[in-house]
Amino acid sequence: PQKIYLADYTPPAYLVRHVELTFRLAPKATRVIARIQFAPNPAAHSRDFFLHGEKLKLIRASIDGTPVQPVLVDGGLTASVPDAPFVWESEVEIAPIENTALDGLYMSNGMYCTQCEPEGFRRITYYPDRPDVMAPFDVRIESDLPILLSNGNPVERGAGYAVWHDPWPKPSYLFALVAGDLVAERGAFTTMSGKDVSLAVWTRAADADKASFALGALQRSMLWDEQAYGREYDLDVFNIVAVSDFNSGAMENKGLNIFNTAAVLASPATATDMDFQRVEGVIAHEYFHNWTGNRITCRDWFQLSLKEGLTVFRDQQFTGDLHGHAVKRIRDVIKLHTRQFREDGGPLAHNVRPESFVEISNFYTGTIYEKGAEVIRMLHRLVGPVAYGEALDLYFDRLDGQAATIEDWLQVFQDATGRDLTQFKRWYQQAGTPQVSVVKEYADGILKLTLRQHTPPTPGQPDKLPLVIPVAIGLLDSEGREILATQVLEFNQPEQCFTFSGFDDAPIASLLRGFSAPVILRQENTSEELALLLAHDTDSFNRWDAGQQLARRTLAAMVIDNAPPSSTYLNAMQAMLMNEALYPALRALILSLPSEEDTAQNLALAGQIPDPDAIHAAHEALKNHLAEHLEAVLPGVYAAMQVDAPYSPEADQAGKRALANATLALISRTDHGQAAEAQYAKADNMTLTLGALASLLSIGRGNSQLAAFATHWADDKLVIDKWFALQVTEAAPRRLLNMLNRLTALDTFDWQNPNRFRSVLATISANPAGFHQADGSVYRFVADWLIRLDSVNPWTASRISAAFDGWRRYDTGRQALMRAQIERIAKAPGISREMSEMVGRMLA
Ligand code: HT7
Ligand code: ZN
Repeated sequence: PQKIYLADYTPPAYLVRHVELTFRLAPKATRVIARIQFAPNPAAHSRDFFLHGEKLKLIRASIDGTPVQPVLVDGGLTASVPDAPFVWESEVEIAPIENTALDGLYMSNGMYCTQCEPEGFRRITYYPDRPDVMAPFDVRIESDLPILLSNGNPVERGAGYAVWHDPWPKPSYLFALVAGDLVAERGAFTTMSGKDVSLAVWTRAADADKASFALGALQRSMLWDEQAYGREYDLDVFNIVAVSDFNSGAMENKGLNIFNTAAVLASPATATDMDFQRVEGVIAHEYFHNWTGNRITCRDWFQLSLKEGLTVFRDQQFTGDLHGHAVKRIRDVIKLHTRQFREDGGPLAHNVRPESFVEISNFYTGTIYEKGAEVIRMLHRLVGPVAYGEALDLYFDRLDGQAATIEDWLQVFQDATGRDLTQFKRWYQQAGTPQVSVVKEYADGILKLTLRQHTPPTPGQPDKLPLVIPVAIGLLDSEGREILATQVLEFNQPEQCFTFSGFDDAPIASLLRGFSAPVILRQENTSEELALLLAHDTDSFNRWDAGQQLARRTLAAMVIDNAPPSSTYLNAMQAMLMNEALYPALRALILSLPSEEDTAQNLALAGQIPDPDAIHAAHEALKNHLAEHLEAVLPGVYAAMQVDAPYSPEADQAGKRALANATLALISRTDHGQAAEAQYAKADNMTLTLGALASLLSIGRGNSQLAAFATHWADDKLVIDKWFALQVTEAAPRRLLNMLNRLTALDTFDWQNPNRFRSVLATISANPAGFHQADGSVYRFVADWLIRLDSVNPWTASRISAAFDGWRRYDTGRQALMRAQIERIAKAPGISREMSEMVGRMLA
């Protein structure tokens, strides 16, 4: 497959002044008539006219009204055109019902919908389907379905048709169309300049009771973007549509966001507190794209993080502002550790701005999204919030309506702050997670910290240059009192010393507060120092991190030396759990062990070959030890976390439920599931129901509850997805394959639905000891299903194939077994370009 290079970018030969589309919808034969006004681009290097097009049946084409016979070539068509503005017209036929890839125009439950990012529009009509071609759109939809939606503002509605006008020039990837039998949860918003906007969240009638939270989240997002960034909405309507067959979480199409039902529907009975948070976060994310993505878009797909990194950072700020920054930061860092650090340490590592790809759809990754957001967070920290605000104002002023690059973004910061960002730019150009080691020396009242940075080689990048790393630091005395409030050290050399003076005793350093940079910090803290930080640090993030470091150390010693769990860790957990000054959500996070994947990464970093069975055994043993050590105090904490008030997803209540579930999981290990059975029986919300069920399954019980759950929720697909996923996560590793065979044989395993497929196949990674069964049986199972899904939906299949990316970390037996499956996928007949690129990179 052909690679595309950033260095080869050339401007489009023709610009589009206006697009007019007519859709005559029919499942097997939709007609799309396009009338496009083209004009030669004065900045172009060539006059070759090429339109992208895939899986289209061309019925007719004309230029300035004269019929033409374009030359159909691989991936599109060419034609000879005038050297002056002209009107291109074409009519094509497509079959949305046959579109199982869910890319372009497709059908889900009798409803038409679209997904055009990154390159789906070319499956709808012939077009220069690249983000630097922006145009206003007029769309006419002809169909007998009651609800007909497209981008922009409604213009006209008549029997069997609707017309929409989007005045804002946009790239084709933001085009959207929806037609179906839908109901609306309606609302309104008045912008800061006094314009009224009609809001609607569209669902199937059966889901109408699950849309109000999303509507509220949209209103909160609109207000926040005005208050925090001074950005107001720019159309008369904002529509959100829930779709049950969707490849990702949601899509920010201009004025018509399309959402996976899982990322928009929520009710207390069916959604957990985490689901509510996810819905609010994704609604905010897609809404914020209106400015960071839509008004200012990407020049080309290499710049994807320009919109995604910035928009993730903005949605993280939003959630932190609304619900508390510490807990949000901890959750985001857990995600970064498991998703992005893993990617950065393996064969799929790539730059935040990649320099080449075969399929851009393989680059919707933790690096583009989460590391991209970390890079902006560092910039925010380095320049400070005021200068950041000024830079963003300049960004919107300077680049509104344009397709921009990372260079444009950095130039704005240079111009607004006067800071030279040449070295900082390396964060976009170098893959891999930097490792920072710290040596602390104390003498005569002076603390000297020597920091060294090193970024390991990644594919195609053997040598790395030093990065600018903001290290937020505070100091504590031996009683745990803060003696130096947070300062930011700018660490930009391979090795650099920082000194602090005026102490009577050796201070304790709290480093990388708030996780001020996406690095792996290696410091030689004693367990006592960590316990002190856990008990006293003023930085909540670092309290959590100290607890994680203690747990990591204990787990590593248990795995490598078969050591008993450290009493420092167990005692620190007890003190933390009993500390009512710590809010419940934070206590719940501190009490939770790092994941088995985290332990594997940690052992690999220490030069060990991770043994998934030993890791699982150590995790189980540590949980049992914790359960016994805390046995006397757990019921009291659990009782104190009961909520009497009616359900609300707000942070206070959700925090209590998080700690109730975390303590319940431990209590179940000593009371044989009694408390969990009681919680299951009386739970009136999904958070407590699932918490109880997970606790029961984790101790090998809960079969009757599981069956009752399936019967009760048989008609709710999203809840049944949870039922599938929970069984995969909680299966005893040796029983996982049986479980997988049983689950995938069920009639309800609708494997072509991405949510259902993910609920089983993508969830296997959450059960690493099960995935890595030494006989390779689960590897084979996963590969079989990936090959099968790839033939109908390459996007979802190729993403899940990343489950194999850690193969080189393991023992030679497992390596060979995994490699054999990756090779089998690579050689499978008719494998997609997406999958072929993924497996190729994993084997390289
Ligand atoms: N910008 C959106 C990306 C997206 C996507 C990409 C490939 C295939 C399907 C997709 N659905 C949405 C989502 C976002 O980041 O907001
Ligand atoms: Zn996004």
